[in-house]
Amino acid sequence: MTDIKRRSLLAGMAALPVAACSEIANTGPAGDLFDAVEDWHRAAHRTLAGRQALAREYAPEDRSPDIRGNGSLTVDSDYYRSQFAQGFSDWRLEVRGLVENPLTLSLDDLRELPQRTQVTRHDCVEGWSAIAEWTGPQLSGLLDAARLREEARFIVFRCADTLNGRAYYESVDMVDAYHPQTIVAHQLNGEPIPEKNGAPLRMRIERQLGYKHAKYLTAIEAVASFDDIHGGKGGYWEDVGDYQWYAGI
Ligand SMILES: Nc1nc2c(c(=O)[nH]1)N[C@H]1C(S)=C(S)[C@@H](COP(=O)(O)O)O[C@H]1N2
Ligand SMILES: [Mo]
Repeated sequence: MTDIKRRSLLAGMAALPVAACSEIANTGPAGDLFDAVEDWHRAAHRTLAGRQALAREYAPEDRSPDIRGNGSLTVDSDYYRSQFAQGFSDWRLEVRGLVENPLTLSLDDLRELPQRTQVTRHDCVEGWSAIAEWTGPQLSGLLDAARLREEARFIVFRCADTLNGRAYYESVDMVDAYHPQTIVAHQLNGEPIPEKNGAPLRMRIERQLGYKHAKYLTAIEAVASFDDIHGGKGGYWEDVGDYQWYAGI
């Protein structure tokens, strides 16, 4: 990435939107209608606040001795093997779709952005959990730098692997995409992410079940609907019919 591109990426990330709520608060009272609107606003806000609450974070000593791999344990391609051998120096993450400013980022680009480190519990729907420390930039910063278009409603995560012959992918809405603990992780317990856990990049979406946490991440795509993507249900497991799209915890 050139210096100019990097500077504008960082500048974009600093310009986080400030809440527009004060404008609403400044409008004077106007009788029943206003009260009703305010009630609705409060109710909506409470719901959003609930979903924006942080997942529990743990102390380093709470970490599980091992994070088992689940689902795909590698990417079955020569390209992946050669990338693995060279420390993923040519791996690129695209931020694309309904954005004004598409991005193509190397691992170094991602490592230079402001980082978040969090010790959290992974909960797999199959009935196991594991606590680990994850590090990476927040997804919100990447989306702001790419400048989402107004029509964007969901964020789709594209992966390099296939599971049972189908491309793995997943998606979330904007509440989870902008959640502070939603990060593009490149480190697990302070080391580059191991192959079985999604090297070199994987999502952490801490208010969602494990299958949402896309491993072997290649692209982040803003979309208005899932109609034209694989089975149209927003994710591998959703298309297969096993699990629900909304996997909030
Ligand atoms: N690309 C990709 N991402 C994936 C999967 C997968 O098979 N492929 N499995 C999912 C499931 S069901 C779980 S529980 C977690 C497992 O993460 P882990 O292998 O680090 O334990 O990754 C999720 N993300
Ligand atoms: Mo899972």
